[in-house]
Amino acid sequence: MLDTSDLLNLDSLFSAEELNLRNDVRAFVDSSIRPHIAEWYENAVFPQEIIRELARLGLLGMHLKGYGCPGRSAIEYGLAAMELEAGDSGLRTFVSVQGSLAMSAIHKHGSELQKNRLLPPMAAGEVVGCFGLTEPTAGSDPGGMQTFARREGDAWILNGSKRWIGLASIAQIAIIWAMTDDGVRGFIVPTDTPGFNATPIESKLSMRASIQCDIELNDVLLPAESILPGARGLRGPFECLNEARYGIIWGAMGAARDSYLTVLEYSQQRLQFDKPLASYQLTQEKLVNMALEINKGMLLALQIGRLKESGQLKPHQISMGKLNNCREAIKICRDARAMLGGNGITLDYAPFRHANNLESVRTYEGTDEIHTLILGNHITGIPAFR
Ligand code: TGC
Repeated sequence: MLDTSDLLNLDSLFSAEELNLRNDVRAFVDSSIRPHIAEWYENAVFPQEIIRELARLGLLGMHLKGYGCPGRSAIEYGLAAMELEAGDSGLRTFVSVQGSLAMSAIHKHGSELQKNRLLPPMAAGEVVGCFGLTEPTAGSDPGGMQTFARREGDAWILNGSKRWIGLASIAQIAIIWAMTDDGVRGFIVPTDTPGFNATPIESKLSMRASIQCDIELNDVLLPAESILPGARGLRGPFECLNEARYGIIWGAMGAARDSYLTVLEYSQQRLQFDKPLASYQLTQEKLVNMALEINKGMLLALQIGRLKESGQLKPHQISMGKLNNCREAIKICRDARAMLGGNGITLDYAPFRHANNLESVRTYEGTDEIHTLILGNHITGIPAFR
């Protein structure tokens, strides 16, 4: 099928190396994700066997340098996120939680010992990590966390609970953010430590090919060297969220593009009243609006990526990208679902699955409302969070 999602020859804005990486990930998604994703989604299965394949492709901690990490560019990281999310948001989420959250926390804030010990096996997919910030009663306002780490001699003792934590039930280590007498600090918690329990959240209508958990921490005893020495205050986790939010800016456009291409092909083949759906003006208007938003979203992602590569990227710019691209992507996927008619409500077609997944994507790593207020604060100088 002709790919008319690139109306502006955006491909000409990428280097050969960037396009090669994108094409490799696209081929992987076509061969290893597309044939199985409907079944995984229906049966709520996260296919753990793909972890090593993602590692072999160099996608785990891909934008991190040193310590066995691939050291790819911000644009390459974005393109990989986009291709993975064209397959399924849940599988892109695996790469984000492992690389952008858990590995980034260690890379940014860990000691040399922690980095040397954990980052190489995490890049190889031998050790899976998760990132525990959100709590049952502290989502948009992580400063309201109840989890507390108490210092006792040479040890730390953690008590509390976390919610919506990706991968926690299959992870070997958890980055747990906790309040201390000295403000918010981060801890590396081996998940087999007594008192650590992760339970997958079931009955999800979104992100079904992915794992999100509740975590309970009951008198979890850790040695002093478990703390991340470089993270003090909420800035520590927020710097990691920036990385994951950046990947979402690109990823959401992958789900949107996949929905657009699905419905474009369908509308060219499906006949109603003796003509292809694509020959009707109302259908063409919807297709054009989708293509416009995909091209605008790609330009936004690319500019934000170039700012990241030159070290100039600011948090409000990440909010602009996440807010816009999630908002537009979910509209595109929902419109595509409607254009598929009754067929669109089955797992035979991707748009409804993508739209459902994007309900999570627009919610985690900062809701639409939070990113609106971060931008409102930037524009007016007045924080309206409280
Ligand atoms: P505020 O007082 O504004 O800031 C505290 C400190 O953090 C700094 N900061 C940032 N630094 C880097 N990047 C950012 N994006 C930053 N945002 C804030 C800030 O400068 C300050 O530093 P310092 O040195 O002066 O102390 O804190 P606030 O809480 O009042 O901020 C308000 C707000 C709304 C921006 C913030 O709370 C926010 O972003 N809320 C949304 C939280 C969120 O995205 N939660 C979702 C987490 S996802 C999750 O936990 C599950 S992991 C995913 C998975 O497992 O699948």
